[in-house]
Amino acid sequence: PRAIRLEEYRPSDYLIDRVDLDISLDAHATKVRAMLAIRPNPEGTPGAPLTLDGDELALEALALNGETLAETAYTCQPDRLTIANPPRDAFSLTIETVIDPTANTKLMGLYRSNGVYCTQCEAEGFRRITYFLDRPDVMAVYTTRIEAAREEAPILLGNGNPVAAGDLPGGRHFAVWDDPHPKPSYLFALVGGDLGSVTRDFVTKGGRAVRLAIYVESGKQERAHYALDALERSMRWDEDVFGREYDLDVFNIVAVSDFNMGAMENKGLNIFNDKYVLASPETATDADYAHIEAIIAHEYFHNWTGNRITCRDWFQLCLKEGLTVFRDQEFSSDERSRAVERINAVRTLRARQFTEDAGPLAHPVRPREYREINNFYTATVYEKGAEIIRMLKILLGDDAFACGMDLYFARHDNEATTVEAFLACFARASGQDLTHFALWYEQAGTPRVVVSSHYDSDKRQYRLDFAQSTPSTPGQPTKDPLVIPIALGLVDHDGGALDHRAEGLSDGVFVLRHSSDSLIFRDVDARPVPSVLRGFSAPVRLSLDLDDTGLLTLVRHDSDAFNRWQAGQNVATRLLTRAARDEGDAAGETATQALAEALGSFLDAQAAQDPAFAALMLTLPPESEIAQEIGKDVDPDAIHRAREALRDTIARALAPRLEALRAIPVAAGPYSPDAASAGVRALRNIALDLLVKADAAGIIEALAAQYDNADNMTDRLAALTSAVHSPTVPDALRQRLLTDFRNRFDDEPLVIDKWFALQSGRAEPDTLAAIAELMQDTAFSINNPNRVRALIGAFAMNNPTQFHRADGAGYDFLADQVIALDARNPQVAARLLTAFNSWRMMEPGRRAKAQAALERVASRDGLSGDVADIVQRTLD
Ligand code: HT7
Ligand code: ZN
Repeated sequence: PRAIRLEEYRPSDYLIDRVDLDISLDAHATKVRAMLAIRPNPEGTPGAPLTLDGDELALEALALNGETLAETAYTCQPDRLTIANPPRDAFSLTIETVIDPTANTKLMGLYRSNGVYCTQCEAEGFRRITYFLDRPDVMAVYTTRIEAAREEAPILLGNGNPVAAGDLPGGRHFAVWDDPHPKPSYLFALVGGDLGSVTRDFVTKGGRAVRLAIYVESGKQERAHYALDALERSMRWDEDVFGREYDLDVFNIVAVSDFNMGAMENKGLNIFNDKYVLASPETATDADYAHIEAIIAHEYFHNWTGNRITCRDWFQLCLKEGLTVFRDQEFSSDERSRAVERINAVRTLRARQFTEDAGPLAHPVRPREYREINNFYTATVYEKGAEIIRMLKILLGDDAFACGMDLYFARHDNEATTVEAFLACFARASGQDLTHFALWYEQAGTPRVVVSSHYDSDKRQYRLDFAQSTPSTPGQPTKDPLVIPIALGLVDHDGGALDHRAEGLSDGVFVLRHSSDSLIFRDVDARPVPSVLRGFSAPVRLSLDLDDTGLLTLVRHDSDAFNRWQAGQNVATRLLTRAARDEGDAAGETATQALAEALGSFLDAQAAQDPAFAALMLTLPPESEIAQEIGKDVDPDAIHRAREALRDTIARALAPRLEALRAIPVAAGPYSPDAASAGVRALRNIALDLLVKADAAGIIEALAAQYDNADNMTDRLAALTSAVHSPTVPDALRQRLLTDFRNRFDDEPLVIDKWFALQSGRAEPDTLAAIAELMQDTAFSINNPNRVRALIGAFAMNNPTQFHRADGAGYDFLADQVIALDARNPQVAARLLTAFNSWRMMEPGRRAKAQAALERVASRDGLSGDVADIVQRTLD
C-alpha cells in the first residue's frame, strides 16, 4: 500500500450530516441500505468528484436524491465508489450492498462470533459495511434499523438510544436505534444475537437516568457482575475527577469471543473481547480482574476523550489513546495502590514501548506517515502517549492541568481535532509556551539521561550534572533535546530525607531542557544519596553514577516508593548484565548477598504492611530488559541462565523469611479480587515460586496441595505456573497438574488459554514440539485471536530462549504461522510478526537466521498490506 502522510492532510471535499441505515441480518447475505445526507464541504474543492471508500464490497443499487443513478454517472469497485459530477448542493445518496458476515475472517466490519452478529469499525471497518467517507473528520448523526430472525437474534443493539422495536412476518423482528451525537464512522456498531444480560440503573450527577447493561453468552451472566461494578465506578470517577457525565439513556457492553483487540469504545455500545468482561473466582486471576477493571474504565472514558472529541485524522490517534490510557491509569491508581500501579505501568512501558522504540518499528507518538493504520495501535501511541500527558501534568501542576482539560472539553466538544489544538488549551490555561514540549510527539526513540554527582566538602556544595541524548531511529538520524521533567530528592546515608533547596528545583522537579544542565545544592554537610526520576517522572532511560551501597540505601530508605523499587531493580540489572556477559566474579557474589540482605530487611519491615509492593520488590527485571541493557550481540540463553541463578541465590538466602510470607493470612471470607487481598496472594505466590526454585524442604508437597485445594484461579494457576517453570518439580507431578487443569476446564476456552500460554512459555528445548501438538488440541483454533495469542503469541513474545533458539527453529515456526494466518486475519498475523522487533540485537548466528525467516515472509506472493508493512519495516 502507498504511504499516507500527515503533511498531505486535506479536509474532505464532502461532508455527511446524517446516516440512515437499514440492515437486515443474515448469516451469508446481510442486506445494507444506507441513506446518506451529503453536502459539499465549504473547506473542500468545489465540484470535486465524490469518492467513497469501500473494502471487499458488492454494490446492489445506487440512487441519488431517490432516483436510480445511471451507470455512466459513477464507477464502482469493491474498494471505491466514485461519482464524477455530484450536485453542487446538498443531496442524498442511497447505497445498497450485500455482505457475508460468516465469511468475514478478518473480524473487521460486520462478522459473526459464535453465532453473534457484531461489528468492528475502527479504524477502517465501516467501509466493509457500506461505501462511505470513512475518515474520522466526517461526523454524522446515525439512525440504525436492524432486522433479524427473532430466534437467531432476539437481542438487537445499536448506537445511541432505542426508539422502536417490533415483530415482522416470517419470524423476523426489528429494532431502531437513534444516536443524537455526531460521530465518525469508526464508532458505529451493531450487535444481533441470543445473549444474556446483567443490568443496573445509574443516575448521573446531573440527574440523567441511565440503564447500564452487559450482554454475554447466555448462562454466563454471573461472570459479568464485576465488570458492571467497574463500569459504575468508572462513571462516578469520571464525574468526580474530570467532571464528565454520560450523555445517553443507555450504555451497553457486549462480550464476544472473537475479537482482534481488547475492546472497542463504539458510542453507547462498547464491544469487548470476552476475556475482558467475564470473571469468576474459579476462572479468573486477580490480574484478570484488574485488567477487566482497567479496560472497562478505558473504553468508558473514551466517551469523552475519543467520542465526543475525536481525532481529525489517524495521525492524531494518541490524542484519544494516550489521553485515555492516562485517564484509566489514574482511575486504577485511585482505586488501588498508586505506587504498585505506577510500577506495573512502567514495567509494561519498558517491556513493550522501550523495546519498540529501540527497534526497526520505532515511530513518533504522532507518526508522520503510515501504510497500514492498524499497525499503529502500538505501545508508543498508547503507553508513551500516556506518559506525555503525565509529564504535562507534572510540568503544569495539578490546577493548571485541570483547567487545561476543562478548556479542551469546552472548546472542542463535537469536533474532530488535533494534538496542536489539545496543547493550545494547556498553553492557554497555564500561560506556558509548550512549543518545545510538543517535540515529545514528533521525536521517536527513548531518551537517555545521564546524571553524575559531585560533592565539594570545602564549599559544602553538591552538584548534579545532567546530559540527555536520544538515539537515532528509522527516518530520524538526529535528535533535538527534549523538555524532561525530573522529579528528585536527596537522602542521607542513614536514610533521612534531606530538605535542600537548589535554584532550578521547583516542588522537587528539575526540568532539563538542553542537552546538558546542572543543579547545585548549597550548605550540604555530607555527600548525600540522590534519588532521581522519582515516580518515573519521564519515559527515559536513566544512568546514574550511584554505587550499590547508594542504591541499597535507597532500597531501605527512599520515601519515594517507585525509586525504592527501582533501586533494587538497578542492583539486580547490574548483576544480571555482568553475569550474562560472563563477567560474574567475587564482587558480584558480594553484591548479590548485599541485595539479598537489603531485601530481607525490607521484607522484615514492610512486607506485612504492603504485600503487593513487597511482591514487586521480590520480582527480578525481565529477561527482555537485560537484553535491552546489553543492547547488542545478545545471547538469550546466557541471560536466562543468569536470571535463574540470581533468583536461586536470592531464594536460598531469603528462604526462612519466604516461609513466613507464605503464612500471611488473606482476609477471611470468600475470595475477593480487591487490591489488598490480591496483594497478599501475590506475595504468598511469589514466595512459593522462589521456595520451589530453591528446592526448600516440603515445598513440592505444599505446591501440589495449593493446586488441589485452591478455591480461586489465582492460587491454582500460581501453583501450576511454578510447577511448569521450575526444573525442581518432578515431571510426573507437572504432568498430573497439567492434565488435571486441562480436564477441569475443558469447556472454558479462556481458561484453556492460560494452559496454552503456560506451556508455550516454557524455557525448554521441547517447547516447540509441544506447541505443535497443542495446536492439534480440540480447544485450539487458528481462527480465534485469543487462542492464537495464547499459544503462538505467548511463545513469540514471552519465551526468549525458545523463540530465539540458536538453530532458528523458533523463527521458522513463527514465520510459518504468520504466513498461514495472514490469509485469514492479517491484523493478528501482523501483530505476531512484531515479535521479530529485536532481531538485530541478537548475536550474529541468530541474527542471520531471523533475517532468513523474515525474508521468507517478505518474498511471499499475495501478502496482506498489514504483514507487508511490518515485514518491510522490520527488515529495512
Ligand atoms: N480504540 C480501540 C482500538 C481497537 C482496534 C483498532 C484496530 C483494530 C481493531 C480494534 N479493536 C479496538 C480500542 C481502544 O484503544 O480502546
Ligand atoms: Zn483506547
